[in-house]
Amino acid sequence: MVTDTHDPGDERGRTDESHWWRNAVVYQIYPRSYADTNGDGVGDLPGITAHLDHLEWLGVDAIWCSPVSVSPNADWGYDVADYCDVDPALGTLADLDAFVAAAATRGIRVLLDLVPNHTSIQHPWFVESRASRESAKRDWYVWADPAADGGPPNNWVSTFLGPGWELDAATGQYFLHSFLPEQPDLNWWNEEVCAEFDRILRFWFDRGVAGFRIDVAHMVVKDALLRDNPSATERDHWMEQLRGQVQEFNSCRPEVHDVYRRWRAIANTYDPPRLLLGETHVFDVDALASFYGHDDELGLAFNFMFMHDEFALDRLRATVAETEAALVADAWPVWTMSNHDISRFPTRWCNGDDARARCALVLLLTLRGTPVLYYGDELGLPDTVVPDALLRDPVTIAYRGMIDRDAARTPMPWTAAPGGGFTDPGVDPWLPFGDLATHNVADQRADPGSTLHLVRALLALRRSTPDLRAGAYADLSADLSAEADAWGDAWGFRRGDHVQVVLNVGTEAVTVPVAIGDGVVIAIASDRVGEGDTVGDSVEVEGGRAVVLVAGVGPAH
Ligand code: TEU
Ligand code: CA
Repeated sequence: MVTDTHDPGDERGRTDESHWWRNAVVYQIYPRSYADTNGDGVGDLPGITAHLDHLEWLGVDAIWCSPVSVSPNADWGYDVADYCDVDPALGTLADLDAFVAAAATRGIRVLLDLVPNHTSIQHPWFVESRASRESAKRDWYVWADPAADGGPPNNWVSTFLGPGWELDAATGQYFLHSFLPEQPDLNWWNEEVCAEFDRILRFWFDRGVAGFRIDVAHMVVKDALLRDNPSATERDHWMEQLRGQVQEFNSCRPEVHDVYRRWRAIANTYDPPRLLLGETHVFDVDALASFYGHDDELGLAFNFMFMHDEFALDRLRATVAETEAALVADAWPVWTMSNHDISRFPTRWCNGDDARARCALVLLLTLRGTPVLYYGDELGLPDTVVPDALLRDPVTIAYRGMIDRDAARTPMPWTAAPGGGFTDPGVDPWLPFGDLATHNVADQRADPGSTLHLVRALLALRRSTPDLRAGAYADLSADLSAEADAWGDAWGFRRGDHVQVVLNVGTEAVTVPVAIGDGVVIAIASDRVGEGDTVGDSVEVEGGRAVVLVAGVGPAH
């Protein structure tokens, strides 16, 4: 959807078609929950195609689809049984081609979700691999002899907690599964595995797929010696403390960068180049930065430090500052607040407060970098409380109360009518609806003051304002220490020379300096009040509001 692709650029790197993702807004769709066109209560690819008008109207540039591959659904598509075909519950390869083509006519690119770290236990590759120690595909997976005491080969545990190894009694060896036992890890030391994924990349790139979100991108290569991980300490991330170990030898290995240099070389042979967007589930900013290489590895790497922060401005400002400092030339930040693995941000960060959710959306869509919206974010959609009896996610079931992924995976609310516009009235959706009356597309589309219209206006402002796409980020509330107390619970930052953003998540109004010259107007306000008003050398922002100021527009200019 990007109309004006000319950007002043930024000392941080090119933003033209060779790096189109730096100009883009990405929108994640969980296919099972977007729209059902055949009345089985499960979203499908024709359902996404049928709602492209919504995404074109909204103004997104690319869609990341969670897996559509053939899967027994032990982990709802993240256990793949065929990388080059579509799961019948979601449609056919022809449906996917139709979706990609229909999106392209709207200027929207499609990314698929690639799961290279592991396959389904039912993938023919694994069936062959486990058949015998002499199988031609034995070494496609991570097999190891029992330890001297007969137990697992080392101390690695599953990311989902519990053991990381499963004994295959028939062949007397353990196989590694970094996630569920139904998800055996592939062996990325094996050149045949590497060559097979080169083929898989080309299979989809040749069909016009614009790139991949790469599942568990930081873990695909493991230490060849299978060394024990060190214990976690109270200084480590809570997830590592929960697992009792730091994933030193089964994540972020030096050789993982060979994989992405190899894939980027393939991606760059296409015009435009294909995007590699990594799920780099790391909590160290230098580790995150390393996945960009020298603009020869991932094009974008998800920032989970931001996502797992609480919505406290000092925390978020610090994470943004650290990221801006670490992602130097040729690395480009990506920001997101929600996905299919975590509570939705309006609940997790904003406790269901719509005004705070709108402030968070202003932040997401005005930081320097590529924003990724999760389906429903455009409505400020909160979590859905899913009763135990209706849970579908094995991780949510196993760790109820600690991890709740189903709450963020419920059907997209298109209308308030029975079936929610997601499926036929009277059909039970695969996960229950939330409160259709309080958040749905139709009602918000009809209300110019809705969150949906706010998001659309922000995306339009990004498209029309080069400084919002590529302008440098400068934190004002830290710089203007003379007025530091003026900032209170507000965060102010400049983008380039012509844009200033002020968020006030406190309760008291603040009056802060305007730092972008004259002729300044309020281009967007989170509550839409005062838009178009000119401002002088200071601006008052009430608590629970955010404003985007643009210079060189108002009468003073
Ligand atoms: O997630 C990897 C991952 O680390 C997260 O699963 C997270 O640690 C977990 O959800 C607990 O919060 C990717 C996919 O996004 C996830 O849906 C899959 O279940 C997982 O990989 C295995 O493929
Ligand atoms: Ca369906």
